[in-house]
Amino acid sequence: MSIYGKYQAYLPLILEDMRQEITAMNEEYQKKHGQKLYEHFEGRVKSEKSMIEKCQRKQLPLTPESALIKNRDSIGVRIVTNFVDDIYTVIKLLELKKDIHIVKKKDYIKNAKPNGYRSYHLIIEKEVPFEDIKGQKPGHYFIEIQLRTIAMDTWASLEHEIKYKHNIKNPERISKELKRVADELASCDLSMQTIRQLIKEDES
Ligand code: 0O2
Repeated sequence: MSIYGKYQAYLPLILEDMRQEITAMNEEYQKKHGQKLYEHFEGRVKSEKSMIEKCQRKQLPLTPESALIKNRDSIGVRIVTNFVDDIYTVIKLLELKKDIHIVKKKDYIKNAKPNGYRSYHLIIEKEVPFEDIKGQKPGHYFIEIQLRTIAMDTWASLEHEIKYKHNIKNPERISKELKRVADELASCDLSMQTIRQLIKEDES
């Protein structure tokens, strides 16, 4: 039996529903404002193997309750934007959605992690037409949403890859360089934002 129990079959359907909702939001925004809200969207259902490892790491029993309630990233979505201010626009639009309740916000953009990681994390609870673990239908499922610019995403992918390389000879030097690059990219994001503003002013 899967760690997600009988709820496993719903997870890809909920992810697909979320993808459609976010895509529709982007299309509507584009129609109204003539520019897209985000560059691309990624989504995944956390593999059973990763969820089991996570539960073991947190010393949680290997049950659907641990996988779906105690951990809230069984479904994960990433929205990658061109500009920093688009991230905050997406959040505002998500807050208006009736089927979504934001339960946690973590702004690693205004408060970058010491290693240089930047991203905005949301945990949302979404109403879906399936039974949930509490026996409710429509049910409620947690989804983790990560919002980042292309620059932040590039950095996070590289850093994630390096984390799993165990044969690095000088990890302190690599960490220091990564942190320096993260700060440089943040400064580029700021410059891009300024350029966008200048173009807007020029057009008005
Ligand atoms: P995966 O494989 O990416 O899904 P949690 O650990 O989720 O119970 P926590 O610690 O509050 O709770 O999570 P946080 O800080 O919101 O971060 C969760 C996810 O953000 C991670 O998921 C990563 O995807 C990403 N993340 C956080 N910090 C870093 C970082 O320093 N570098 C990179 N590259 N990614 C980061 P998981 O669970 O690690 O796994």
